[in-house]
Amino acid sequence: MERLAIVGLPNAGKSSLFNALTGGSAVVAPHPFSTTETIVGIAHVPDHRLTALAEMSKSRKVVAATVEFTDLAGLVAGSTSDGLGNRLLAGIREVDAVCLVLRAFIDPNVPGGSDPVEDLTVLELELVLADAATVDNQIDKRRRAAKGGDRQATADVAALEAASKVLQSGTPLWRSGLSEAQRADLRPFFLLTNKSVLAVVNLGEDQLADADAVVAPVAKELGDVAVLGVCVQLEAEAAQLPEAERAELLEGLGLGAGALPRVAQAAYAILGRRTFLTTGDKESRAWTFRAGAKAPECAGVIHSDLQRGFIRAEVIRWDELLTLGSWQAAKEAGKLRVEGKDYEVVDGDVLEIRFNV
Ligand SMILES: Nc1nc2c(ncn2[C@@H]2O[C@H](COP(=O)(O)OP(=O)(O)OP(=O)(O)O)[C@@H](O)[C@H]2O)c(=O)[nH]1
Ligand SMILES: [Mg+2]
Repeated sequence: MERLAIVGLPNAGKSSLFNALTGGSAVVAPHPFSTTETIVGIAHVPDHRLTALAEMSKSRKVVAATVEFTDLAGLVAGSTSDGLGNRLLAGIREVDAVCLVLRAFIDPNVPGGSDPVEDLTVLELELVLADAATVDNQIDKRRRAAKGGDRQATADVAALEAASKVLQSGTPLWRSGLSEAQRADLRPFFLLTNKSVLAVVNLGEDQLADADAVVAPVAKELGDVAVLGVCVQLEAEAAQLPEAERAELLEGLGLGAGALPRVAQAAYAILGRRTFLTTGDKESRAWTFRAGAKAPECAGVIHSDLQRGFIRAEVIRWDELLTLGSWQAAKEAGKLRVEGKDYEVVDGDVLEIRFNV
């Protein structure tokens, strides 16, 4: 499963966010480095298409797509130079994407700053320095291989040189303007800033009223990167409550369904994942597949037997099915497409797999 690492300065609210998203019980404490061990948790990704289909089918069970988060120790300037720091960077290296937590809340009882742009600067610089060191190290190796006539190595050197230039100027690769192709060439080097990224600005309750003003400077810095303002502490408290009380609390504060659904959705989106759906009276479910996957591979996401014995898929877009009112109605109206092994599944398709093993 693909995974995001929660990265931020000590006391930024990383573990609080992790717990709120995953229902986890990571240690939360008002002193830095309360997290030392990496913890993994699973967050559900709310999907209005799934909700609507489950209602249509009167499904007894509804299963959302999921995304994994890891809670890590706080990152500080100079992290690359000590043991805890190196373990932390290794923890970031092995995930697919990064969720930055930038602190804006002010609380004299919780040491740390409250300027999210400053947090961003410190974090990015640390990650950039680590990447610059990796790139330096790799460039020499790949140059030697290129001299030996290795064509892949020649391409690697070009990609690494472009990365080096960006990193030397202090810019992380995620907002470097390097092309998709260049970033893909760099993937084998597991650079920390060559991942997808999203940022959560951790707001105090008193900042909710002018959240936009607090978030805007961060958004300006980060350009195309998704930036979400979240009062993490409040959301974490709400997440502990039974559903009805939670809704009441969040709506009472004018927060709608709260910010956690948006964080999970943004995380899912930056991982580049796609969703197909299945629906029936027993269960409606959102399944995750990679862009470009064909019908048998998607069938295999449900069960390996369905891939092995794949015959065909019956397919309809979720909104078309919803308009028709039921799978049976869609069938009678002749609206179910019959697709074979070469069909590339599209985000939002509802599938029924015919198979024989
Ligand atoms: N006032 C206020 N306190 C918060 C907020 N979010 C988190 N905190 C508090 O800040 C402290 C640190 O929160 P954690 O979630 O442990 O932070 P962390 O980033 O995991 O910290 P380390 O693991 O030590 O790096 C805790 O006492 C939280 O209750 C917030 O929005 N407002
Ligand atoms: Mg923590």
